[in-house]
Amino acid sequence: MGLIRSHRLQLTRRQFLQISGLSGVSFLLGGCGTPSFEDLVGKLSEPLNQRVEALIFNPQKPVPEFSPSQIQPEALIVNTFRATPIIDQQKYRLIVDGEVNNPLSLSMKEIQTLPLTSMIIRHVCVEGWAAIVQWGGIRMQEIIALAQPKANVKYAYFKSADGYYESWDIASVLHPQTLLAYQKNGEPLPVDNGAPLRLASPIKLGYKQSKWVTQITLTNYLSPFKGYWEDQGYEWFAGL
Ligand SMILES: Nc1nc2c(c(=O)[nH]1)N[C@H]1C(S)=C(S)[C@@H](COP(=O)(O)O)O[C@H]1N2
Ligand SMILES: [Mo]
Repeated sequence: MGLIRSHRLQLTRRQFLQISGLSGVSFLLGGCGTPSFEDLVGKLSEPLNQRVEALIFNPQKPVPEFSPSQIQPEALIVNTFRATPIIDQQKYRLIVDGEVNNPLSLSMKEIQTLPLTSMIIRHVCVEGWAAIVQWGGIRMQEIIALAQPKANVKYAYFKSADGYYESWDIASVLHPQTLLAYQKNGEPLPVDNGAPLRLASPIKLGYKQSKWVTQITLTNYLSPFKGYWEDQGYEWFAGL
């Protein structure tokens, strides 16, 4: 099933062309110049591999969400292993690479043309606090689908601007409520909470939710460096 034909991702051909047109260099397909629009659209209608495709087109069951009146605006405690990094939002690019056919390099402007998803979920930190938060952003599965994952993808690595790093199983990444968020409680995401982009998902503990994400690398193996806290003994899957 092709992405464009199915329309299940709510990503129109026009939106895709907008994005690809704006970031031509990142779409180099064979290293011989900017590909034509026909090449790019052709790529998008190639079938995805079975497992990734199944996860995208047969979405996993959503976790029940909270109502707006249950949001706890003061409860989310900033947790940062290091200082908040300084990121120039104009120069910022989200890189998506690894086992993909269409590596991506997207500006915030490009990311914000993709469909906005909002959810109210509980953030749970192992340090003994939790907060009900509304997050707005783009579904990870939309970004991953745009990058055209290869047949062998099993994990995603997330690199952050402060040196934090994380790895997730691909099923959790492709869960319909796993977002790359740029809004918190209806406002632009504050820098201390991970602007311009952070992970937000109701199915993982707080330390899996990388802030200041700059690079997503899809792989078929789990590196011995699994994550900042995991490498100090915390559990890797960390499901909720
Ligand atoms: N880049 C980065 N992401 C991170 C962390 C961090 O130190 N650096 N801390 C994690 C932990 S342990 C938690 S609980 C949440 C806290 O998110 P918040 O600071 O927005 O409340 O961020 C997670 N993501
Ligand atoms: Mo945490």
